[in-house]
Amino acid sequence: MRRLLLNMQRALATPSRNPRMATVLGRLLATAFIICFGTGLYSHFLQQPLPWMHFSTWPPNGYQLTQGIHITAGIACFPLLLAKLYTIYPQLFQAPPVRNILHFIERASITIFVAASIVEIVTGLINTYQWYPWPFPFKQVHFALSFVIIGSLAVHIAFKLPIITRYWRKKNSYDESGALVLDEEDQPPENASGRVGGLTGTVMRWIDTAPPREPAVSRRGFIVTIGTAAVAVVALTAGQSFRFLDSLNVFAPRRSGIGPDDLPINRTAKAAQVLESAISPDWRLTLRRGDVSKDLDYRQLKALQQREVQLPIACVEGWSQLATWRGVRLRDLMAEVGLQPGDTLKLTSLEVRGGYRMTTMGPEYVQDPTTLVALELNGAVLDIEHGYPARMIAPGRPGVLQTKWLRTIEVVS
Ligand SMILES: Nc1nc2c(c(=O)[nH]1)N[C@H]1C(S)=C(S)[C@@H](COP(=O)(O)O)O[C@H]1N2
Ligand SMILES: [Mo]
Repeated sequence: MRRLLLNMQRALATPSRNPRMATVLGRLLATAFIICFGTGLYSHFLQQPLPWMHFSTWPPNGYQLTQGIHITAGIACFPLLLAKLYTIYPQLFQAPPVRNILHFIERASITIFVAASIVEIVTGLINTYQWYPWPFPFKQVHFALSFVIIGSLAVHIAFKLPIITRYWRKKNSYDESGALVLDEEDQPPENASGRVGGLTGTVMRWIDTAPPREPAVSRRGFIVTIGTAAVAVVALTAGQSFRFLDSLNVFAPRRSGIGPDDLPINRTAKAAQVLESAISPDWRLTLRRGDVSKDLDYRQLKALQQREVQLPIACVEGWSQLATWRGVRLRDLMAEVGLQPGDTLKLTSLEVRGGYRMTTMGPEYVQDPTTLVALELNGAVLDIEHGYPARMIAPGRPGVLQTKWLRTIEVVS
């Protein structure tokens, strides 16, 4: 068994499988995961803030930026993770498979890390296509797995710290015959002067130091392949979040400028079951603060002072687009029912059911002069798909909170 495992490792040895490569790829991958974790947490708390949290409404495209980075870094993880797995998978065949309790924890944490990351990035990518082919709630699972990933990554890094620090800067060295020269610590235990065990020496065992037989993939070929793949998947999808790359966007699901009023739509009026209620002459926007309430019809809203703002829709599913909106400034409108500076609002849609039928808006957004109850989009009357008769548009918020087909706006008591 032991021979078999060692032979498997030897058979899989190739120039790109070395500790330096594993370290460099690990650095890139860890950076991408940490960026995804940070931007993901930000998105999470924007949607489910803790009571003491206040957010900046500036820059108005702040969320567009963090979400664009989140999705782009997540997509970059595909080639990086595949490359890393390719580099280290001969380590799967360690002999003996488990040496002691620490070694078990080390291998278990990697197993959890790899499994969780694959599920995370695959479901994340599928989510950008607005496709939910699984029985679990995407958002909660994506959130929970991110902690599993960061936790197991921390354990993994702790175990590999000796190797990581040694190969952080150091290049591989090769002897005249082209064979990889390993430090004493990186020798497989059976080569290392009779020493077996010992954490450092056995953490990672790069078995084959023999001159490479004609390798199928050279080290340079490997780096070029991975580099090209990473740049390509990023460049060919990032246009969904970053406008200057839009012309290169071939894979991402949303194209900018496509849709009613030149803007993509997320949930349609039909799906939200508002096809009748949205165009009904009985529609009123109800404003309420405590006992004071006021109903306004479309004509009355139009008669109020109209403002114009440029704000993006930045969807959690990865696309974003800047648009021009016209409508009534929210804080002026709510002043009619006695809005106070610290008031938080609850927005309710005509939509019958759906996760984004109702949202809460903190005072920082309510007080921002660019937050509008929008009646027009890109120079035309708001299309029913975009929330006719009236929808919310505020700076720096995820698209999910830009409530369409508004019905009531009330101060939360
Ligand atoms: N009432 C309601 N408003 C909604 C949604 C919804 O499902 N219901 N979807 C939100 C999401 S996820 C996004 S990204 C934006 C998209 O706005 P658009 O369809 O006008 O582009 O609307 C938001 N407003
Ligand atoms: Mo969205």
